[in-house]
Amino acid sequence: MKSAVASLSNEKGTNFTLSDFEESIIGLDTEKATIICKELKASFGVEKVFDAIERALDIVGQKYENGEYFLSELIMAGEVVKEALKLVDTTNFADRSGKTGTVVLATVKGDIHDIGKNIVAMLLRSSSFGIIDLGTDVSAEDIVDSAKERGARILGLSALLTTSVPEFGKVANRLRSQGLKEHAKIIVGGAAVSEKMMEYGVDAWAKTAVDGVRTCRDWATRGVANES
Ligand code: B1M
Repeated sequence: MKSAVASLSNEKGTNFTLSDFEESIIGLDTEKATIICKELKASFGVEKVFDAIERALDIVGQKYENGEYFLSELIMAGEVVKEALKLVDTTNFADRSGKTGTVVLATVKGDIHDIGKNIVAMLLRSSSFGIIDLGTDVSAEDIVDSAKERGARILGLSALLTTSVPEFGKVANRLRSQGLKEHAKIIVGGAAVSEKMMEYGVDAWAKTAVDGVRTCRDWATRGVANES
């Protein structure tokens, strides 16, 4: 038997909007979100789909803050988006021009949010960067040791909790103490990030995943992302 959403999709063809997608995430409806996402990725670019995910999760976050949603809803919203993201194909985003390099990616210690980091990984991969994704809650020591071992010249760090942001400084300090600061660049992103992050000794901050990828490409083109 066809579900209500599936028949709605058949009736409407590709008439779903980004707002429908956002509402399905806010409404914690995995089935609806995946069906709509499948249609939207063809009609809108991936950037628009990612923006919609960010807007919807912002609203989920607000609902959590004002007590309308609880932790269980926050967890559910994350799961809805993870399912939808499985359907996003970033091939069309790909820019394979110029040089690339290897990026060590991690969500910093104390923080387990990974949706934004995973989007950055998807976009970097489609731009032919090699990705070493260390996951979430990763210490400064593990991040720098991994970059050193693998010869990565870009360290991409994500943080959504304001309490995790000082970890950026720990990574920069460890990189410096290992004598690697001159050879590697640190870029940070995530909801807790602003221009103020530059005070932690990082090289760049990005408001969106697309901005972050642009910076990495720029570094690669200038030769700073490749092993010497
Ligand atoms: Co949590 N959470 N959460 N959460 N959560 C936030 C971050 C919060 C703002 C919600 C709120 O209160 N409004 C709040 C933080 C408050 C603060 O620190 N100021 C919060 C809280 C409090 C918590 C807990 C403490 C709740 C609790 O346990 N009581 C807990 C902490 C756990 C921990 O980390 N130790 C917690 C847990 C969780 C879940 C596990 C349930 C779930 C995460 C699931 C997952 O990631 N797998 C969750 C969720 C879903 C959220 C919100 C609602 C959505 C986050 C998200 O994925 N956004 C979030 C509210 C919000 O952010 N507005 C919230 C979408 C994602 C695409 O955006 O990651 O910002 P973002 O990525 C963007 C850009 O920032 C950029 O690219 C992406 C696309 O453009 N970007 C980069 C990200 N990383 C980048 C790196 C780059 C470049 C760009 O270069 C390397």
